[in-house]
Amino acid sequence: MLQNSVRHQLFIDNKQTPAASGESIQVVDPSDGQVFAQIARGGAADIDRAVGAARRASVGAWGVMTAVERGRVLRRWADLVAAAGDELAHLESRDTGKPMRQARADATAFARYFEYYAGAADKLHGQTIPYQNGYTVMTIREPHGVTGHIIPWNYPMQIFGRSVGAALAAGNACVVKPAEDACLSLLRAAELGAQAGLPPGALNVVTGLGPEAGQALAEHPGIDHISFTGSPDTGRRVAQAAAGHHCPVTLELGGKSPQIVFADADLEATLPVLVNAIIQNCGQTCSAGSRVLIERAAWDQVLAQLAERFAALRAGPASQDLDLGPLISERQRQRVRDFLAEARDSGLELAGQGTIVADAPPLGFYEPPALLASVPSASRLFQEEIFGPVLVATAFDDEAQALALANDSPYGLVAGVWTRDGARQMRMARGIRTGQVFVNNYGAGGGVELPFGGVKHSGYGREKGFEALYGFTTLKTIALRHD
Ligand code: TXE
Repeated sequence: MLQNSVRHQLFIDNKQTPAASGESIQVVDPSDGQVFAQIARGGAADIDRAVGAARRASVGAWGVMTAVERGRVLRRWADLVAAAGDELAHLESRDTGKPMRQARADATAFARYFEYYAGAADKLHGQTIPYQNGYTVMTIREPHGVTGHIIPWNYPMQIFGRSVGAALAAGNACVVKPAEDACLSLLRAAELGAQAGLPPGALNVVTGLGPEAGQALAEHPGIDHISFTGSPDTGRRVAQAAAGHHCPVTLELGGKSPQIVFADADLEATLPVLVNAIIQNCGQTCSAGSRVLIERAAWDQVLAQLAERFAALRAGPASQDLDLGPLISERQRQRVRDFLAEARDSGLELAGQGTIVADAPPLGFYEPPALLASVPSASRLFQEEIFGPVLVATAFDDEAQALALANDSPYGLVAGVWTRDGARQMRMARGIRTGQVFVNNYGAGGGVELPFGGVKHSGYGREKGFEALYGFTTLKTIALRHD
């Protein structure tokens, strides 16, 4: 079992193993800014070792295992993760600063991903195709082989669960590079995977820095598919590296998701969801509802009620389980502060703001949630992903303007539409250019069963749901002549 004080090692071939460099990276608790553990600084040599282990598994014990058996391994892993839910939640809460309530919800979703993909493993099949007389033509879904998974720090358990769960169910062997800021829950989960019956090499975790271990993974010619979640710039770098060996890539690159509130919406139901969608995980959610577009007829009422709710929000240490924890790092807090300074400099109205509790450790990375009003669409605050607890509000006059504002973004991940008008619900849902649209509800980070991914700068390919399994397989067509 992992202890917080130990130096955590890499996990290759079902064994803990040191990095070739012998170096380590400090792990900081965002709630108090103190170092509490070390992770191994893996690099190209370790990635090479992990890819070798995965390749042996993909043509060996894991590759020959029947789909139903693979599903059973995943199911046992789901049970072990569920049983260790509290331990995993504590690890991730300390590592990332997320309140325990959120960490527990993430641990539950983590187990649920394995449960979902366990059930799907033996239901992934091809088709037969009517062709010329004397032929039988069939398609078979085959695993890519060795898949690489580059995981961000905001939801390590959930993103590992959705990506590795689907890849393993489809029969791939995996090499995972977690974010340097958040590895601990995943190292523990890998141990549980071995306990559940994953053969050596089926799952390998190499911790390290993005430009070292991450880049080495994307470039490695032994990787047959890469799944990446993170920033658009790093995503581009990963795709370019993967293109060097014609390796397919799935990219999930975040968003600037609009929540569109019409005057006829049920505000009682709408308001708490609007607030939660931006403060959940301190705004560090790819699908955070970070722009609220409000029909002018309801502007005063909605803005006043949002401001009131923001004023009541409190940020503090993860262990206190408040509305918000700290941001992940000093760097991320500075990023948020830079955006807020720009808002001040350009005279934007701070319509509402929460507080940091008085006993929050002074070296923690706290930032109170902020509501900015009447933000013009040309502003960087309207256009760019802040990845912090900052909600920008903008008014619209009619449906056409609402749609134009919603689509006026380089991103296209998720949108929320709040209205009682059924025809308008559908017109908006069809008109918005995003990968997901929620009507009279909003799923920030949720929905194991729901295909998820973006258009435009939010990336391409789909994770979650059954759809993800198609991305983790390649389709072979077999034409058999028998006349
Ligand atoms: O992301 P990076 P960062 C966005 C969010 C945030 C910004 C910066 O707006 O403020 O990105 O965060 C690995 N080759 N999102 O710098 O760099 C890295 O080690 C291969 C949105 O943390 O994209 C980590 O494992 N890999 C997002 C992962 O990429 C590399 C979640 C993500 O880091 C690499 C996180 C390289 N050259 C940030 N460089 C979402 N979509 O939810 C870094 N990495």
